Amino acid sequence: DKAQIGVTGLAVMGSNLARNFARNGLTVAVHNRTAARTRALVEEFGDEGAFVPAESAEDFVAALERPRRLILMVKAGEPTDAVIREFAPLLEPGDVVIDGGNAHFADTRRRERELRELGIHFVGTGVSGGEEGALHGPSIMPGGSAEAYASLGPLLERIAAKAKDGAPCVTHIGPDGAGHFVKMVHNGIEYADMQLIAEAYHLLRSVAGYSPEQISRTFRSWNTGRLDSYLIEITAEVLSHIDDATDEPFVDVVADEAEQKGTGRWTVQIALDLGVPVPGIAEAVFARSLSGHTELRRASGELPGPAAAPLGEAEAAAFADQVEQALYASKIVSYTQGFHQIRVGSETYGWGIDLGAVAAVWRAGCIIRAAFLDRIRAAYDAEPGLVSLLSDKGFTEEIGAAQEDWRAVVAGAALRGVPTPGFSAALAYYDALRAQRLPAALTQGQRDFFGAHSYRRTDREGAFHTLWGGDRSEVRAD
Ligand code: NBP
Repeated sequence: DKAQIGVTGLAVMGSNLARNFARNGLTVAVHNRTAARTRALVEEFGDEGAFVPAESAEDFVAALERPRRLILMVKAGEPTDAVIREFAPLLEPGDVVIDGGNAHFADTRRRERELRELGIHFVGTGVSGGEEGALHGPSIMPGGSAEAYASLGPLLERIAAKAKDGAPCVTHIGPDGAGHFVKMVHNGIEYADMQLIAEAYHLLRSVAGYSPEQISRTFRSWNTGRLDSYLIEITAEVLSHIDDATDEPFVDVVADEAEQKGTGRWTVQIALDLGVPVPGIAEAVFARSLSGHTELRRASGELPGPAAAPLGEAEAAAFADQVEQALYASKIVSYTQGFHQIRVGSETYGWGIDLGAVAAVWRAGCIIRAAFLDRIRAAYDAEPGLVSLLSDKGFTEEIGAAQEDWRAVVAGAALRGVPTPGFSAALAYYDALRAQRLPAALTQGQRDFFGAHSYRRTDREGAFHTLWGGDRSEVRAD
């Protein structure tokens, strides 16, 4: 029997995806550049389902039923191009090549265009959930032609994570790079979520004077409410872990220099290119970067800070409640920014992305899975053209109820010298959106003064310039 799907690239992600397909009753052709990996997979897990091992690219392609569906799970970047170059001559029009790696969406657009010329469908697919997700059910974000999705979708639905209502966490995101773009923004939001949680921890530790174990319990209780999410859950686990070697809290023996692989950085780079303000995501990327500049931190150790004692017990408990409000409000703001970026990306590239459907596929399987995503989906389902998530009536009310505590936390953090770039940037974004007038009018005046860049007026149409170096009369500039 021919295989319904093939996976090439059998490192951890590819192996787990192949096993997931096989466990769900599909016949899976498996292939890897180094054939030892293919043999190892079949030897170790062959009894989980129907695998067709192939040692050469030709055998792999021949093992697949037509139209062929083959998933590339190789290292992103040049290796992906190398594998496409290897397979393209062996394929026929109508075949579907799926890239499940973490590709940059611009590369996906190029590859889709190149393969389309050969009549081959290219489906750049975001896959989230890490190793565990790949095996037990990831959140899947495929981009590409509707025709390709018609043939591929039912197979992906079998292996995808299932939301609480039973819906598979996969949907056709849109043409060419749409899937990888949405996966990129998912990762940007993930960075922001993690940074906000880290700031909440920092405040509970430094201002409330809580121990890691107490903070772990606080997060566990938050996880039973509106903050219910995978990241809050694992945070509680990490905080309660005790290091074997030292018997100290694990969090106290880990070097405080955060690393990154790059998808969060891409989110911010692309946001700058598209002119979309995502300060919450940007602060999260910069916070990781700053933590790694140990030379900068060492050189700044003598900078003076405020003198403040930790809070008393009753005050600490009240403060912890305020931090929960600040965390939730800031989280709404980061999702507002991420969804704004997807909306603008979709408009720029003509992808027609359904934002409610994106929220729905993030409900299970992926790193940012959270109860909260049901709310976002409902907001976009009720009003698909929603300009800003914050203007959804439910979110407006919730953030309104949180805003005083949120301000108290940001102000308290500043007074006590605890950095909260995520909470602070989120609050500044919120207040900027609320403001009747922004000081951008003054910025325009400065630009016109030194560069004759012109400005628009509130009372008349057109572009104007003031003769700053002359008699300061106003002239038309259009
Ligand atoms: P890696 O990213 O470590 O890639 C290893 C695989 O790429 C091996 O199968 C290797 O073959 C193959 N490969 C390389 Br490297 N160069 C090749 C070439 N020129 N031709 C053919 N094959 C080549 O594997 P991974 O960690 O399983 O990740 C796979 C993809 O999934 C990556 O794009 C990664 O970014 C993404 N990823 C996603 C998540 C997630 O949560 N979504 C997590 C981890 C990774 P070999 O065995 O012959 O060396």
